[in-house]
Amino acid sequence: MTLFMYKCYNILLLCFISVNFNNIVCFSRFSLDSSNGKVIWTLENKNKSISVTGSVPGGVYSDLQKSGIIGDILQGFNDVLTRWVAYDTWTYTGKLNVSAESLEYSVAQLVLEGVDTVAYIELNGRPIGLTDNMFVRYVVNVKEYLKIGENELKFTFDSPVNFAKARSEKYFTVPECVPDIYNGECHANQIRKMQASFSWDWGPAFPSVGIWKPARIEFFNGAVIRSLTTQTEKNDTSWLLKTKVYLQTGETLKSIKGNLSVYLSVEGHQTLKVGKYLDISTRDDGTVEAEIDMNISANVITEWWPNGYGDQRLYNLLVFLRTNEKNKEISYKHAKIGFRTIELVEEDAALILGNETSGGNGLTFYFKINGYPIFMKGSNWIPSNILPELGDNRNTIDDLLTAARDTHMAMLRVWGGGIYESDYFYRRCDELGILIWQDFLFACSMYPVDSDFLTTIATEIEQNVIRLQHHPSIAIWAGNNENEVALRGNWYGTKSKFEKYKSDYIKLYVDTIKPIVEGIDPGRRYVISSPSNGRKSEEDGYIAQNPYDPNYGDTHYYNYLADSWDSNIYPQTRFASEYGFQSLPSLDTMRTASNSTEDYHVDSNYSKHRQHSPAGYSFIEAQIDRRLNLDKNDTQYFEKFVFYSQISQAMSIKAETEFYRQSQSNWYTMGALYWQLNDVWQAPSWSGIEFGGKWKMLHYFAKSFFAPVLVSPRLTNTGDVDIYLTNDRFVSIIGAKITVDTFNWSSLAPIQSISYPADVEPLNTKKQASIPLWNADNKNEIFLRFSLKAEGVSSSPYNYLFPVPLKSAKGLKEPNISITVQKKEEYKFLISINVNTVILFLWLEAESVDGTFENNGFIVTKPNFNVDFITRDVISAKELEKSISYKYYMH
Ligand code: BMA
Repeated sequence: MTLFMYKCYNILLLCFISVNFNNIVCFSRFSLDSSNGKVIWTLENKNKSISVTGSVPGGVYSDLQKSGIIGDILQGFNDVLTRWVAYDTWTYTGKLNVSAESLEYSVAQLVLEGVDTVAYIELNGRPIGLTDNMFVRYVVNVKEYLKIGENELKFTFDSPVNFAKARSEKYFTVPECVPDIYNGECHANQIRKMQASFSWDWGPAFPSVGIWKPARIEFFNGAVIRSLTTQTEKNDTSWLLKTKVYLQTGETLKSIKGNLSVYLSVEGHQTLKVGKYLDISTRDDGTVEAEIDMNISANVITEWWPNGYGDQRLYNLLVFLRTNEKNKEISYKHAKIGFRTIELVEEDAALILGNETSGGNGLTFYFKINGYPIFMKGSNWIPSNILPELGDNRNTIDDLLTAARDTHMAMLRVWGGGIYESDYFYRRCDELGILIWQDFLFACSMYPVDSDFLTTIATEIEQNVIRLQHHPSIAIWAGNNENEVALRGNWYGTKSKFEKYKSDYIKLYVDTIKPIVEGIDPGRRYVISSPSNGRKSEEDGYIAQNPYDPNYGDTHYYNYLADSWDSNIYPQTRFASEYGFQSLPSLDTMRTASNSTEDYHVDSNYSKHRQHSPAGYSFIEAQIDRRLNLDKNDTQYFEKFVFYSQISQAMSIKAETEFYRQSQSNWYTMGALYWQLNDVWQAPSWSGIEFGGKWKMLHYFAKSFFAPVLVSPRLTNTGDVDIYLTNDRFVSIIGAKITVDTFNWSSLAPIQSISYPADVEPLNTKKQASIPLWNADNKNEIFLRFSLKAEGVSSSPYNYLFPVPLKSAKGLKEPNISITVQKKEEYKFLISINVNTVILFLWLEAESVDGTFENNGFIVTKPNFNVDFITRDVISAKELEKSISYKYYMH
């Protein structure tokens, strides 16, 4: 940090703790958060039979849980048993003391970063506002309502369920309700609230209410900087940084006068500064924007790169506004910004390489970062907690995002049924190099377009684009999740009124949202829906004939009926933004929701209750049965069902992902984001990480199938094996060697090894060889292992091909396994595994030890190998060794 930045930070620090510093007066913030201890909040229901301590930020379910009125909401059937909470009317009342000094400021604004959702607000018994959108920041001028001494601030929340229902009677739209199997609530599409809080196919309904984000009163005389946006444009030898600040003053002041300064720390411990004098009139509501440009030599900037492609260099940007009003007040804003270019390339695919057929038909759909086409590996993010007020838990966010980083992901899609995540979330994405595909929060529904709804949506979009726009991690905006395809596919019976629903659709995503996004953030692409045909959908009037067209845009693909381990079932796509299969969470995780052994059967009421996907278990069963041998009468049936469901999910996503990476050649397919990264409760779902943080086999497998350099085989329909080499690096692989080892199921010594020369260009995939299966008559006795030797490539995972379904593999033997543990560092252990035969999906567990394996779910083809274990507990090697157990597939 430069000396100047250091000084700035000191000023900012002083701003927090006092209001005077050498003639500089900071505006004063009075936090209304419970943690501040200055405001006592209570929560009461309508008839006041319940009165407990309230929290801000907080919410009714977490407060009732804390005070013991309800139990752990994620236990057993508590989602439905606590549903009464969502039907009551709740009041949060805060008592706060305001000093005479505070009231000397000419402006006092109540700033509510997030209110969930429909609240009537009173201050000292007088109405001051109404809220109806949890994604909007509300600012209310309250000076005239405040008094010296004790003040009472009261939020009365409507039941979100009743509110949504009442609106549906006025503004009918579809679907009215989620399927019964979700145990959910109806009309989520009528209320601007996290859509999944009324239930989803992977989650319970908790239609929460509360002040879910920080709240405060700001006192000032001049103006405050509410937000800032930045545009970074690269020229030959320099970057142009355009900073726009969004200012706000009180309603009565009408103008802002003062100095605006922008500081940027760059390489070489330098700080660049630009400033200007402002004298500007505000709108009626006291808001106005000011822009200031800075030219920066490219020499002092290092570009920001996504994970796996370079460093994530971030620079401190500080903006100060020093107004002329009394005492020269200071307001400031800090952001960390990155410099990179991003482009979504949608151009005639046939023109690639100047060859008519090379890139296929249609339009390409790929991201160019800093001028390079990059295949987006990643997943889909759902809210990290079903209660929005708990969604900003930093440990959970860190764990999930580092898990994405550690499995070579470069992009996550923040899905449209959740929330705009917290500032912390996006900051961590910036730091970890995780690009974000950001949906706007509309999912699987037709939405009403009455003027109240459109007005609040316009504010929501404007505020959130402004809030998130400066993050280098934001890659693209998308209008909604699956609403184009739902309308075209008549998912909700819209066919007879297609034209009406289409015109409503256009009103919302095209006429309302598009100009706002493009106005604030001209540097990024806004696609109307995910999936869509991108530019082609727009040319086709926004509802394409086939939004899943393999030659355009992105696709979502789910097929539970075919053999999901077989790559040949997957259709081509330019960008797979969703695809997935369900599995069950581990018994360890399930036990945190129920400890009744009776629940642990697929057909128990409990299991049925937690499975929201219609016929979900039978699809999992069918997938297992196609490939593995699981006897219905096995005494360990449920345990094996859980384990095999994770094997099957991991193998299916591996097959599908490798298919997409194999199709990267000539930038045909350029993205694979599987559904879904995380979970909100202990239930069957598409996630790779269980609620609570435990990795499923899928997430471990992602480490390999997303590896930067990957050899991957494909067993074609003709019985040949095509061998592909994918290279996500900036340098070519030349003169490499791919070795194909043929194994019998019963021996660790290959019975045949053949090598093939290999090479591939940077950032590309190339088919290297096509080989007939060795000894085709005995296909059930063998399997193939693929490995790569290439100069400059330090690691590339083994890959495998199983010629027949594993249930028909002949010769698989019960293994002898011995495991020893050595301490490497205080929290790091080396686990050595010795075996005597081939083992399929060897799965290690460290019972009741909080830690993670470096890898898991091994296909073992070597007599000994090591794996690291990182623990959070202080533990000896002996203790860890004792706690380790394992399982594997055997028939
Ligand atoms: C897609 C997603 C989610 C859903 C998932 C699994 O439709 O957008 O809505 O959870 O599939 O069904």
